Amino acid sequence: MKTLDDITTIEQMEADTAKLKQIACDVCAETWEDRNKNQTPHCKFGEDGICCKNCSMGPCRITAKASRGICGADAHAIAGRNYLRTIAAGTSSHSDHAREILHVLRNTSAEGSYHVRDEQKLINLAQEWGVATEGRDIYDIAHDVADVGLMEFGKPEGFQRFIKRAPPERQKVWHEQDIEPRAIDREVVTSLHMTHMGNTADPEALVRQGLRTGLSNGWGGSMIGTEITDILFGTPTVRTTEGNLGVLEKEMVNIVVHGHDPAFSEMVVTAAEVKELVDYAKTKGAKGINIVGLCCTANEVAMRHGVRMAGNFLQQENVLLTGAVEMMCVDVQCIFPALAPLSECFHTKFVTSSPIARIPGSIYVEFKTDTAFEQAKGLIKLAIDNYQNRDAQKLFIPATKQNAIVGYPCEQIIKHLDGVTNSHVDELGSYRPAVDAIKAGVLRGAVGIVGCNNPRVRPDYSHFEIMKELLRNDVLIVATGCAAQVATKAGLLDKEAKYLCGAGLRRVCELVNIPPILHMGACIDISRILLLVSGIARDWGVDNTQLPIVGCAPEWMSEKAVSIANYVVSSGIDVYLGIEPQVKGSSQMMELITEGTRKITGAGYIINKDPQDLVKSILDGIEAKRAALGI
Ligand code: SF4
Ligand code: MSK
Repeated sequence: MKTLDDITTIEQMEADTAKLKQIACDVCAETWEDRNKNQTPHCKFGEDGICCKNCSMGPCRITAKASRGICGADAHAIAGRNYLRTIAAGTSSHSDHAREILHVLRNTSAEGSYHVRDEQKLINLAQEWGVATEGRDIYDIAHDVADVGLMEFGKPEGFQRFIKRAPPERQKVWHEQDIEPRAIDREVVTSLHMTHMGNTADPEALVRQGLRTGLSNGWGGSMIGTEITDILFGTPTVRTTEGNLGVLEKEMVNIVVHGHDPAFSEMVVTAAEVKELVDYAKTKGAKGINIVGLCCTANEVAMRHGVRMAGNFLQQENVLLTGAVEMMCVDVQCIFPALAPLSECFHTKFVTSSPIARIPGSIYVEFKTDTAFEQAKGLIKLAIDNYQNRDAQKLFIPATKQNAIVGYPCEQIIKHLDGVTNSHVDELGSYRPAVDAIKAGVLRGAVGIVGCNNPRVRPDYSHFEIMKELLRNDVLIVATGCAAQVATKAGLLDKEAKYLCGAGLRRVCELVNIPPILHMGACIDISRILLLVSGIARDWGVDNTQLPIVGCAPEWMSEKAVSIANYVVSSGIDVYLGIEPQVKGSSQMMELITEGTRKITGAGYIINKDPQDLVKSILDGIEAKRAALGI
């Protein structure tokens, strides 16, 4: 069995970064650490959310001598409007990703680049959405399902179809509070309209619309994205893989896939397995082709192919600094524009593929569904041809890597629980063994740890500290996004990590044969966590908000994270944040996001930058929920 010494500590990860930083100096390259220094101290008005440039009479900012902008908007209106715009942008990103995936589904065919891999999931969804399935060709069903899904973005009336998947108590809350999400585009556009000059100045109305817009992401765009991705590329299953920079190979052609939308990376991964390309790589002196992932694209391809994961968000420059990357292929979101000039310091080809993320200095190959596979093969060949341009003087691949077990969507969790107790009760399966373990106190509760890393705090440190402390206290963790990759890099996704757990959690891990942190996917897959929590609530016979289950984003940075936090709070689940949302300049907004939403949804934010204090409040929160349930 592993011991504590087998973990990769944050200090060890930082030591690798320091060596790579030296290479950056040697090649005169700038990194995020340099730019972060140049941006510090950050603009106080921006930090506090009290700068408005929503019209050209401004920009206006709130100061001791100016308590209102030119139009009369006060700090609460300005901070509230900025906050809602952030949620709208985050919702747009996840949802537009989902829309792209729906278009891929619409273009599937037996002969084309994209196929239906999970036919049963497609049929289930078709039946849920009222699409005829009997005696029909699977691709005809797929195209009709895609059309129904696309209508979720712009339908003139009605609410998101997936809200019916939530527990009835939750649906009632949304109805009574008038925050049921309508068409996704409508919620985003309404948010932008409400925050236009001369519209809503009431912070509570802005927060309510934020909850509703977030819901159109979580129970709309994100859930659609996850479902359709599973249909196209297969519902993930448990796989063993590895993570951290040591997954780059000195004697292979290294290709990194980075971003979020797997439509591109799936083709690259599949093309890299074509025998003639592998043979071609060998003719160029390489031992083969090594595809690795970064950020959420890494999560997507790891869960479906076992592709190894090079790292998370703030590691994207480190990957290039190894000098070992022949090509980095990116799709959308979380991609530093800085990768273009950095790749020029090495032989790396930096390839962008989406009209949504155009970056100067990149090679732009716009991916089209009908030619995707041929395009991917062309890129692989380009990367192979680039292998000979590698400069041995600039090569440094840290050896650090860890084993990881990934791929626990709800279906896999239920399957594992079924394996223990044979408690399968209906076609949805049952979480009752998990409910029983929580009721008995063997597990104290569960936490979804999600989100990015962020230079505002020591990168990865808060994740790591919080994860260790929760495991020690018998709290099961589910993780997505870059948080899941901290666990990967540290070695916490290994079943052997059970030695870090309290006796109860260790027993559960052994019985169910799972690691103590379950990897549930990319950030869009937080929709899986919504279904997991709702499934547990259903099997328990309570509402989400009563469960000793919470969300935590210790190092979040993106607009998507704010949208996510809003759909999690709207779903009745408390969210513990290690980075403050940018509304501090308004006492009313601070009150609304921490306490005010509790009157609307039963949940709110708990914010603390200190990871030790944050994890203590998580444990206290879980115990308070247990006490209220009488367990
Ligand atoms: Fe200033 Fe009002 Fe215009 Fe904002 S909307 S920039 S506060 S005048
Ligand atoms: S990639 S949104 S840094 S989790 Fe999803 Fe990571 Fe955050 Fe991007």
